[in-house]
Amino acid sequence: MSGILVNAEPLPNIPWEDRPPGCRDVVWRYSQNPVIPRDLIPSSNSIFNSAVVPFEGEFAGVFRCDDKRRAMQLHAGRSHDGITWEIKNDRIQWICDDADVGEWGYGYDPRVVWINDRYYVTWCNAYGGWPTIGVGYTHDFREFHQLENAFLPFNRNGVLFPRKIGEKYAMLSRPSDRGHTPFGDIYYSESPDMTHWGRHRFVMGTTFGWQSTKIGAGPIPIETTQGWLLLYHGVLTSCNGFVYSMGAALLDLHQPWRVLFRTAPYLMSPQRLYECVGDVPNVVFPCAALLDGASGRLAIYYGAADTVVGLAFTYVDELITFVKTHAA
Ligand code: BMA
Repeated sequence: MSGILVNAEPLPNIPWEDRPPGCRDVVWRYSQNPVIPRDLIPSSNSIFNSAVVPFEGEFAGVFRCDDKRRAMQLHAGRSHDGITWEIKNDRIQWICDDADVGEWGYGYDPRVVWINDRYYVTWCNAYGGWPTIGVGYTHDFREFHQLENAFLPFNRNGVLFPRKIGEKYAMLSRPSDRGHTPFGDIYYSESPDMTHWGRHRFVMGTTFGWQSTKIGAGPIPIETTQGWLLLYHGVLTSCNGFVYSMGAALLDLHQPWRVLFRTAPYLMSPQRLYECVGDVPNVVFPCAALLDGASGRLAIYYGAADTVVGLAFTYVDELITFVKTHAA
């Protein structure tokens, strides 16, 4: 195992491509991007901001598929190699004990994480029409169970930690408003049972430039000897609208609301055509990452221009050095 990682399984078959010759960036894109086209399934207008995990020696995930009515839906998918995906044409039908909570409105920007004995899913969920953090789980990516929403509206970007911290489940989230939210900071909350969330703590807010309007947690945090490595998105308001870029931070292992380092420069901003042109131009929005614990290779899945899914790569050790040496 890479010396810096904690609790990381070897995952030699993750998608990977070496840094291209001449590239000086700490994170580089897959040459065959986008990996998921907008029309992979007949029902989709677009497929982006999606979450993948290792599953039965291969890969599975929950995908944001906006349908051709432009309703935001969650679909399950499987892949042998993490690159070529089979996504169900029909949305996930959540099984829920409570009719109010389970009444489906919309779902978007899912995250998936293995904790103890199952895969938990969090997403931006409509409760009475307003966005909050939905929580559910699956064992097999066929049957999905929905639990209580984590918070009152309005909230987005609910991201679970991959293990309990101080004997509590832990989640990052981004309180928001009813619309496109011109503000937003990352908070930490904990729960004894995945139902009741409290002890909310401020983690970090906006700073400058690419992360001056709002920020939100991205993929599941990665445990390292140097702290929790968090990839996140940051938003700048340009005269042409929002611009979504990706950065990283290191959070204290025991008190993750304490920020040790965060990047001043972005790791990746919308620059390729498929990131700059689409249903919402100028968006890179990371929601998942696959880690090979043996080598420290990291494959990051991100939504591009709210239309397709792209892949980018880095080494965790190099990324941590970058975060420490380019701190805000
Ligand atoms: C955010 C979310 C994301 C989306 C982004 C850019 O508020 O809705 O799903 O990628 O805006 O449109």
